[in-house]
Amino acid sequence: MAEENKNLAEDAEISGATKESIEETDKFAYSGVEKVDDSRSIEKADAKYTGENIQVLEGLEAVRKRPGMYIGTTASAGLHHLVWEIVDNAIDEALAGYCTNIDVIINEDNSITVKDDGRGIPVDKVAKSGLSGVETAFTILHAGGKFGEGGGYKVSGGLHGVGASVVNALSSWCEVIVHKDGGIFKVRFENGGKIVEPLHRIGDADDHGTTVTFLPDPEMFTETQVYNYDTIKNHLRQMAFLNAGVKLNITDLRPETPVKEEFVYNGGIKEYVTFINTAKLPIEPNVIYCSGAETVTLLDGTTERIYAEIAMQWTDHYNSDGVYSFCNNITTKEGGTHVEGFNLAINRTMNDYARKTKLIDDKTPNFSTDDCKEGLTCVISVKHPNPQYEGQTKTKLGNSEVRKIVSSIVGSQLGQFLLENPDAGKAIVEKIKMAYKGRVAAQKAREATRKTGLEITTLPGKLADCSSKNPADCELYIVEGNSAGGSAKNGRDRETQAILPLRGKILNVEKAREERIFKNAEIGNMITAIGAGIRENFDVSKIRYHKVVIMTDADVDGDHIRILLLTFFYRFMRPLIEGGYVYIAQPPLYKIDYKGNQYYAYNDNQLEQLKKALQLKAGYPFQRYKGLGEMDAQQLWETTMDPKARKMIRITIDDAAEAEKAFSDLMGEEVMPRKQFITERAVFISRDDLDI
Ligand code: 0RA
Repeated sequence: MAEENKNLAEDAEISGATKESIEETDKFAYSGVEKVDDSRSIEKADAKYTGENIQVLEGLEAVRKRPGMYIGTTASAGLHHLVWEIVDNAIDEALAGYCTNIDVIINEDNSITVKDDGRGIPVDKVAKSGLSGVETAFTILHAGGKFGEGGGYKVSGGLHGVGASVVNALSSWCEVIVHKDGGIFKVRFENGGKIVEPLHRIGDADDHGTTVTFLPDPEMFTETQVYNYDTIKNHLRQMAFLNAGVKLNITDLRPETPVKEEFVYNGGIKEYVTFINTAKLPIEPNVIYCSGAETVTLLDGTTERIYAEIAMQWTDHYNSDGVYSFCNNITTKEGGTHVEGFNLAINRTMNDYARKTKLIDDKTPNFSTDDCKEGLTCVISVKHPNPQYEGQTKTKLGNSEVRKIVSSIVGSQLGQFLLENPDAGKAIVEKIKMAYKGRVAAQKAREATRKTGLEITTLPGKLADCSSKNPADCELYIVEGNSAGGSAKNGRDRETQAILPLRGKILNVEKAREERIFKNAEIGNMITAIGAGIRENFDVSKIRYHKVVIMTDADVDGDHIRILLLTFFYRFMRPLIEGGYVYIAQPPLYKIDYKGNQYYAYNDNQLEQLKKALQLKAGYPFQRYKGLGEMDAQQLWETTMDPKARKMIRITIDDAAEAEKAFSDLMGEEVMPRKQFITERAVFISRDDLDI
């Protein structure tokens, strides 16, 4: 995981570095879109294929040689990235005002169809490439830019926006069908973008739109070629939130009964905030919405129009990191100038308001920005024609003009809202006051601890540590219950595996204030065992184990403890999850004794297969494990802990807003969403089954 992150970061840098050439290519390819009649352009293109194709294929060949440079990784995330690319194009058409419906279909063979009802990708000839617009877009690297002048607002960029040609290059086959100007046109590519059926007219149409179908090439995506329904669904839902009014539909044709869901939010990011806050208790019912646009004139006299919108709502939670920021529909994980502008505005506006209304007295010092953000859920979305990205993973927005734009929009519109809604204003200030008091109290407590030397430095007595001191080799098993803890201690590899047994349930950190959390012994044990601090002081480079494995029973209680632990890691040691250091052990559910051998099954499906393979008669007895404690040390080692035989799930976070919602759903006030999760299992984490 860490390795993959590193590659991503490197690749992001490379794709940033080629930014200039992207723009150059755009101009080059589309400086003069020559209008010719369709039949002629197709003939001409035909004649030109031999010459032009060589150059084209060299470009696509480069993508196949270093796919990571274009899509980050060829693992599952890269496979899905192909879909995002094609969907992005359709969303651009929607943002330009020509498309309202986008269908994404996972076909039975794991190919993907993206269908939109936009104007249709141009089918006439592009002078410079000698190919039709569609063929150009799908074969010339970085040609996905603006088609002609005034083609609408084009926002794709950053890590996305590498375009249709990259998808084509990485596909076994790809077909595009365009309905436009009364006709239906088709082109087909095979083997990484080779045109096998040049664009030709196949019929008449009275509608318009583009349908792209592609099958990712298994030679490129060696790890997996199977699309994850939830991953695509979550992405489409996020796109629907970020682009108010655009309807995105997903259909999965793989199951016996196809699955279909639709996402359209006329309230856009306002509804996104409500969605994230589903299980949280708002301080007051309003979601505050601010928006605006500004035209910036650049040194060369050209103008850029920048849009910003912000939606926010305070809840009774204690975290101050509920800000989700986007530029051009892409998450800006590291924040950037839009978030800075927001921080400035919220600090100034809330302090000014609290003073003007005398809700705080003159002696009280100013609230900090974190005070103002405690319990706040906020979505910031900007659309920028020329975004610049910085930071380690190139996910930090760098355009400095954005800071001012966001801060003035939020400053004036949030200020206005507070004046018009004094009850809401009072409730928000009370919440911020509490945050301020909590911060001061926590600081005092921390100082007192330091003075009395009560800081815990010795390892917890319950921890059976491993003998290796090299964190990369070390694993910490957090085990439910003392009896299973005993088996794990006896069965483990003492060199590399440490065991920390937990007594019963740990505290729900989602609902407890800081003081209580720190008094909790189980939590204290985990913090000292892992040895890297917590929250803003958590230093992932200090972790004592590179695998932290949660091992609980396969029952409802085990599920609950696992979720409590994940919530704790998510809130207090998030980089531990983000770095891919957290795992869930997979103990077997069944054991069959047959002719002196033991056979284990990890799910119902495996059990059935096993019965078949062993040709067991119906009714042959098997053991169903109710808990880890039923296994002796040897069995636990063989089935669950032996690195050569075990299967574990690595926890990752795909989408921060989704994860936030999942955790608060699970742990928050409302019981329903939690029940649902426990029975259905989550979507916020991609559950990579790994043989580790
Ligand atoms: C620019 C101009 C025109 C269509 C598109 C872009 C377009 C691109 C994509 C990508 C996916 N779906 C799309 N739909 C449309 C057409 C300009 C015209 O003919 O008036």
